[in-house]
Order: sequence, then C-alpha cells, then structure tokens
Amino acid sequence: MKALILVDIQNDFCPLGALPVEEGNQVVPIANKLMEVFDLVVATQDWHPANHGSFAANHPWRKPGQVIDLNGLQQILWPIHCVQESFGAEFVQELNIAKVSKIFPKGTDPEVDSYSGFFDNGHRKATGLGDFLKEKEVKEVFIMGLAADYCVKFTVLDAIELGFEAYLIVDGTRGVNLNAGDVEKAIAEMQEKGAHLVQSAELLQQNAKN
Ligand code: VGL
Ligand code: ZN
Repeated sequence: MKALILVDIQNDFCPLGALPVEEGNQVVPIANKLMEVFDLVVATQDWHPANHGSFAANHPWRKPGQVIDLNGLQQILWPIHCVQESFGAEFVQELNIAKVSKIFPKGTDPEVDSYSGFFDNGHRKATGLGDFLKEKEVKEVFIMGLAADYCVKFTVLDAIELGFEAYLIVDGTRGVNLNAGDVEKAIAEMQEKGAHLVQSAELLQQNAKN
C-alpha cells in the first residue's frame, strides 16, 4: 500500500501568510491532482496553542530567526503562525481535503515544537501517523507540502527511520529559505539519508493505484 502525505498546506505558509513560503500556494493544484491517484491520503496540520514556545513573541525581546534553547532543544523562533482555530491554521481553501482520510495535528504542546508529522522535535511523543500507516500496511510514503526545509524534511527523515520507503515529490514542495540554498541542502540531505526524489508527473503517469 502506498500513501500520500500532505504536509502543512495551510494559509500561514502561503505567500501572504504569517510565515510565508515563496510560491507555497503552487503546491495546491499538484496535491489535488495526486490525490486522485492514491488510495490513501493523509495530511499534517501545524496546530499551535497561542502560548507556543516557538513563537518569538512569547519570549521577551526575541525576534523571529533567532535561536534559543527551548527545554533542552535548539529552537528557531518563528513569527506567530498556525494558531489553533485561526484562519492561518486552516488548510488552503482550494485544497481538496475531502480526499484526506485522516488529519494529524502537530505542534500542540507549547513546550516543544514538532516539524515532523510523526514525532515532536525531541522524538518523545508520536502523533499517531506512523501507527496509522503501519495499520494500513503502508510500505511506501510519498511526501509533499510545506515547508521543504523544515516540516517536509523532518517528515521524510522520520519516515525513513520508521522503515518506510520514502519519496519526496520535488515539484510538490517549497521552502522557507531562511538562508539562501536551504532548500537545496534539505533535498540533498533527504536523498543522502535514503529518500527517493520524484516529480508529480511521473506519479500521475504511473498512476500510484496500480
Ligand atoms: C513549519 C516552521 C515552523 C513548517 C512549521 O511547516 O515547515 N516551519 N512551523
Ligand atoms: Zn509551526
């Protein structure tokens, strides 16, 4: 069984959002097309409480982009984004979420961030995504969404660690690029660690259902 994992395709990661990803909205039509050729689609949703420790605004005098120690882990500070129940946290309206079997919220604990769709950044708590996929006897996961250099990357790396055959859908992702070249670096790291790189067109041609 193959599964398509849509990572954080939310308003705040679109070009007009609070944590803008250049061309972030351009992954939406790709996701919609790919959903037609997968029997199983899941989505992750960055879903922070307002007091989340990753928000610069929750630390005196801190600014987005700075790095702090958050309960023993290095934490990049972000603008306030994807606050539970806010517009910014909603999936992009054009995304066809009717095809999504299950949504996995992440980043709900104010004390620890969660880039990966599988675990928090300390690898202490699971979101349930790994068990869900194993129950469905998924062996191969195809991952796309936002952002390439954070949540997509860590979702891919955890998928590999959990024993899934992991495919990064390269045209289905865009990155924050806090530093120039971050996306290329992230893709290189995913590939080094065992991820396969694919383009959405190849999957549409093959038709992943077969
Ligand atoms: C993300 C930074 C903070 C992401 C989420 O979805 O890549 N990045 N929260
Ligand atoms: Zn976040």
